[in-house]
Amino acid sequence: MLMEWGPFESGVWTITQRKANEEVSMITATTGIARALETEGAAFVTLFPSCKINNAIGDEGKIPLLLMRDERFGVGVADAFSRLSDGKRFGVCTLQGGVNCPGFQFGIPAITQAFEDSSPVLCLTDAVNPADSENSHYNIDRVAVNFTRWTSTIPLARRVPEFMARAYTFLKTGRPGPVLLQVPTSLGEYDEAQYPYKPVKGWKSQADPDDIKAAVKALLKAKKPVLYVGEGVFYADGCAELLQFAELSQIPVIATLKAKSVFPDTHPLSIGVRGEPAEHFLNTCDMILAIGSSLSSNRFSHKIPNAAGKTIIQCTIDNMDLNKSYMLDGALIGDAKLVLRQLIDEFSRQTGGGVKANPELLEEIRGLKARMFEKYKTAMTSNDNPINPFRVYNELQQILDPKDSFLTSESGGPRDQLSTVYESVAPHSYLGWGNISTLGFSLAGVIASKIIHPDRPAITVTGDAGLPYMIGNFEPTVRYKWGVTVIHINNSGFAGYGKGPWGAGQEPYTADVLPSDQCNLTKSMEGFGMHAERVTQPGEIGPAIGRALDANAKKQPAYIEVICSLYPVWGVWAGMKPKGASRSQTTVATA
Ligand SMILES: Cc1ncc(C[n+]2csc(CCOP(=O)(O)OP(=O)(O)O)c2C)c(N)n1
Ligand SMILES: [Mg+2]
Repeated sequence: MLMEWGPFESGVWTITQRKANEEVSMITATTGIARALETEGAAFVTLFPSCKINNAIGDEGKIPLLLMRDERFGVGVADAFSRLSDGKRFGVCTLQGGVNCPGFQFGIPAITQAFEDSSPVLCLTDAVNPADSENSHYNIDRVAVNFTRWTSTIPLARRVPEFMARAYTFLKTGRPGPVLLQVPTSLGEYDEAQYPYKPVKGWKSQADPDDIKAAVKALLKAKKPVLYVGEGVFYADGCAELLQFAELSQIPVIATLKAKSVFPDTHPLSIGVRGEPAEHFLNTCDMILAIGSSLSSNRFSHKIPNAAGKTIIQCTIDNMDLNKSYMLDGALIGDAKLVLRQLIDEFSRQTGGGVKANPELLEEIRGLKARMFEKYKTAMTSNDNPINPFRVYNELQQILDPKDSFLTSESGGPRDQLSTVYESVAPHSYLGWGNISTLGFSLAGVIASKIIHPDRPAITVTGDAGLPYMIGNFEPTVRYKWGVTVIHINNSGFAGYGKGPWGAGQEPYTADVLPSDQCNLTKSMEGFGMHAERVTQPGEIGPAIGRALDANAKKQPAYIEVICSLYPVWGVWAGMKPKGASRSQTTVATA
């Protein structure tokens, strides 16, 4: 008989006995982790050295290891991959951990971003060996517990399968969010046959049928209801159900910034993300059904005007969201796809089925959208020099196949302007983000899209502030032949940071950078091996983007620097006073 430590039960370690001749298949703890990742279908693992787990993944040879140039981007690419994967696949990254953990420390901004944005990422890091714990005043647990859905240290080799299963359970069930698993380097081996890994299914729930009945009743009673849709619909893979429910009920749809592309912007029932149509409907509606949205207020979302006078029902996966910002009249707790199916069935039941056309509503939406686009027309067709950034967005809209392209942007003007006027028509053809908007993340976005759809054009638009955060990671785009395009709106300053948004004191002290006539960034990007062009004439934008996409098709990343004017104009958020939002968000130059 062999004696070995069994489970820790009721405060004592049990001892299990095993026959000596029983077949043992001993593997290292890190091999067990690598095999669990394989079982779960991890598409890749991003990393920056070092972490012992990488060696096991490399030795197993089944999952590509992608070396990014810093941990923030390692986490970022994994995060963006999860955002684009509909709750079906999850980004994985490793970070240097333990006592001296610069890797973990540098990854923190990206993990906190994933936490605030509720993105399910698996982060793996070396841990301090149990015998060495409390040797340092710094303890990863104490820090990470505040910005992870779950963090823990694997205490014994044979508990690897259990901890990995728990990690994947957190990724696949309930509110998405980052998980950090710490792995001591001294765990040794365990018997894989005795402690096998079983893939985690992930479990979903649907709403109480009585709550569904009440919600549909309220929708049918409402004179002017609105669907307010968040990225929970993406994670539930519920875009088709959303379309079906909106068309069945003929209720207009507003998407949150993170949910842009969840519903076609060109659909007659779409009132977009921001700008006057969305503002008008949020002001005048008498009922809001939020689906897959936490309804959190931030600077990049609407506030619900006169909320007390409206019926508000919220479908969310997490009861943490309920009665948080607004007093609710009802809640549908469950997975957005399942709840949408319930709503479709119940709506048909209560109405007897069929679609009741509402031509006045469609005309109202059409008129509001037309007026908004009229407002931006001058900017979008401008021949000004320096170039108006809206002209660049117009060219993008013309060139890209909206069904087979991917666009995202940096925070700053590009986020605010594109989320106002760019019309996305297919799920994940656009990655909106920016509630937490750490500059530079959009490069991770285009890389993740390229990994998922190698042949699909993947473009990000950045301002002057986002670019420097990405530059170090242009090298992997060249090395891995990720043909992505970065369009740089170079207006030699931070357009929204002048006088106004946060008081009068910012300009000229904190919003000016080295101007484009002194600093030629195109030359730097050429040095990286990217296809690089500087554009100074409006008529050159389209051809330059075309050449960039040609280079991308040959697996070369591209950088297009467009010399632009400062033009801090974009769509409003309902309920936001201009101060605290942006300096001139409602002012448009019409000359
Ligand atoms: C890491 C980080 N630091 C600071 C910010 C705040 N921030 C958002 S946009 C921006 C400046 C935007 O200027 P630019 O990129 O030049 O865009 P423009 O508005 O000029 O087009 C800053 C400082 C941020 N989002 N992320
Ligand atoms: Mg700028």
